[in-house]
Amino acid sequence: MKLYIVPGSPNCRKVQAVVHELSVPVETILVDFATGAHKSRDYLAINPNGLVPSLVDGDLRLWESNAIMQYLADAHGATSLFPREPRRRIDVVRWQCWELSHFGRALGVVLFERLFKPLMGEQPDEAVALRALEQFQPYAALLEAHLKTRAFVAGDEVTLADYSLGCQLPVAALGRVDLAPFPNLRAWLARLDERAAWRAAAMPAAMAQALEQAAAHRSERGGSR
Ligand SMILES: N[C@@H](CCC(=O)N[C@@H](CS)C(=O)NCC(=O)O)C(=O)O
Repeated sequence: MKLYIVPGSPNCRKVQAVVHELSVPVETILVDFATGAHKSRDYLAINPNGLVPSLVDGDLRLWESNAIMQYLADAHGATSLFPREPRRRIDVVRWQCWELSHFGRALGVVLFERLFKPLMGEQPDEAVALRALEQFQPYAALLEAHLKTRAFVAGDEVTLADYSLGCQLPVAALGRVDLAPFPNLRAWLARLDERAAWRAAAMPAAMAQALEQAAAHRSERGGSR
């Protein structure tokens, strides 16, 4: 089984967390964005979107991070990460859908503009970031209220939903997304951080440092870029 990733990518982190949880024997292949490897003919034959992550298992070529997580969990009989009982299972699926369509989508735009574009030497668009940040607030408030009465998103145990919803939040502060008004959300993130599988999938230290330095540089200049 081959897993194609870019280190530091949030969508890859959620899949890697599942790989670590289940000790899946995958060969991890790093896709080099700098050389455009994700747009090469060979890679597009695996993932026609030219995005990471992708999984190849025999003749299966699977893309979309949440689908890969579900496949890995099912293939390894991980019934607590991805329960089989229909109502518990659909709760996990519901939150993963919500992550892609709403919560993670809005947050992803903010972080792309403010963190990843500058890292790639591209000019960020702060108006786009601000609009997305405004959209993110009610989603964060919804998750905050939901987490008031449970340890993890779909109950008392960690599931795929937690890794999907949590994957971008560790760098939120660097993108000037203030999580201070959301204490339940921060406590939940701290609970995720207690899990070795989640920590093992974290952004490489060198990349985190580069993002921190870029953020510090921006605040020294007093600008938003
Ligand atoms: N919905 C896709 C999104 C994948 C995605 O956007 N991946 C980013 C990295 S986190 C990527 O490959 N970006 C490269 C590009 O936009 O060219 C998934 O969940 O797998």
